[in-house]
Formats: sequence, structure tokens, C-alpha cells
Amino acid sequence: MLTLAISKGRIYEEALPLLAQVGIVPTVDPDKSRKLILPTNRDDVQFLIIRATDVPTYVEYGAADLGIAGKDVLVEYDAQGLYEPLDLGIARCRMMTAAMEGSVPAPRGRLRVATKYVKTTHRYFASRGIQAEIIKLYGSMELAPLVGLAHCIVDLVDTGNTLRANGLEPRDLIMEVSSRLIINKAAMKMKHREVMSFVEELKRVVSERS
Ligand code: PRT
Ligand code: MG
Repeated sequence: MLTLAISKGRIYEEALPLLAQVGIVPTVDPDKSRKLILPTNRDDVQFLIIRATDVPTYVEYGAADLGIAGKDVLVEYDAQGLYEPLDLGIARCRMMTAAMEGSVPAPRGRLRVATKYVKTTHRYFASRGIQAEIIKLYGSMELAPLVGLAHCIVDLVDTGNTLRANGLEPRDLIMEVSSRLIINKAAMKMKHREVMSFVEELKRVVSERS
């Protein structure tokens, strides 16, 4: 049995066509079911439906053999026991700093930054010699500068509509983000044939797309 951890939402929607092209189709729709373990058309493949930020955890501990996770999540999680053999090129966006339109780039005193990517943000500002105070939030980062909680935010940007709708503008690019296939190191050894044939098929499908 191969177990693949994946999050509902945009990653699932964009991964589904790729998985279908390698012959794997879930037989239950996660939006219509409360099931967290989804069977597929293949007896030897199942999906675990979990939060995006939990995907590396399940794969690192071997509760899932494989997973699909955004580069943003992987960089923040900083896993050691994972292989990351393939960029799937899906769920693309950019991790950026953003601030109120027209606001000064460097306020007097210590820069306060709101984000859910605390480690990545800390590393980014430290690498530029800026000692920022990082404020951890779990969502709606765009609100923080509007009400004076922070001078700027670090968040994912796709169209930029969310920022614009809140009077914010993108500033600096931190990283380009797309979803990656990740593999548990033990599964790579113990289930080498099954894992590698899955990876190779997926690689072929992804390269045919670009
Ligand atoms: O939603 P939930 O709280 O369960 O978890 P989640 O937000 O981590 O999951 P989900 O499904 O929203 O995102 C999963 C992954 O999708 C992320 O980890 C990224 O790798 C990837 N991804 C790609 C994005 C976006 N694009 C994206 N635009 N994730 C989030 N956004 C959000 C962004 O945070 C902001 O709120 O969309 C908004 C910006 O979009 P624009 O188009 O208005 O710029
Ligand atoms: Mg979300």
C-alpha cells in the first residue's frame, strides 16, 4: 500500500489531473465526504486528507509514504527526513513582503512583521541584517498593517487582489512557491519499487506539461 498525504483546496484540485494521468483516481470526493482516508481506483494507493501545514509531519514520521506540499510549508517546516525529488509546478505563487500603499519601507524603531511563516521570515530579515520583531498570526495577515499591529506582512501572493482589496502593495520577493512531491526516507528504501515507479511516472507527466 502507498499512502499519499495531501491537503484539500487548491493543491488537491491541481494535483488531481496529474494523479489521474498516472492512473490514480480517488473514488470518494473529499468535499462531499467526511472521510480523511480516501480510497482510490487502485487497491494499493490511498490518500490522507490533512491540513497543508501537517503534510510534512505525516510524511517525516512515515504515517504517509509520500506527500504533496507547498515550498512555503516545506521551508518553514525545515524537515530533515524527507526527499523532495520533484517540483510538480502546481499551486504556484510567490512569498512576498507587503505593506500599506505608499508607506515608508523602513520605519523608525524596530520593524514589526506579521506572518504565519515565522522561521522563514526571521531568516529572511536576518539575512538582510534587519532585526525584525516577528508576530505570529494564523490567518488574515492583511489586516495587521491596517490596524497598526505590524508595519508589514509576509504572505503568499498570487494575483495580488487580496493585497489590493486591503490597501496593501507587494514589496520584496522572498521566494517563488510551487508544490513539491515529498517522500519518507524509510519508505524510499522499504517500498523502493512502488515509490520509484510512482515518481518516474509523475516525472514524465510533469515534464510533458512544461
Ligand atoms: O486554508 P487552510 O487554513 O486549511 O490552510 P492553507 O491556507 O495553508 O491551505 P490552502 O489550501 O489555502 O493553501 C495551500 C498551499 O497552496 C499553500 O501552502 C501554497 O503552497 C499554495 N498556494 C498557492 C496558496 C496560494 N497560491 C495563495 N494565493 N496559498 C494561499 N494563497 C492565499 C494567500 O495566503 C492570500 O490569502 O491567497 C491569497 C492571495 O491570493 P491573491 O490571488 O489574492 O494574490
Ligand atoms: Mg487557506
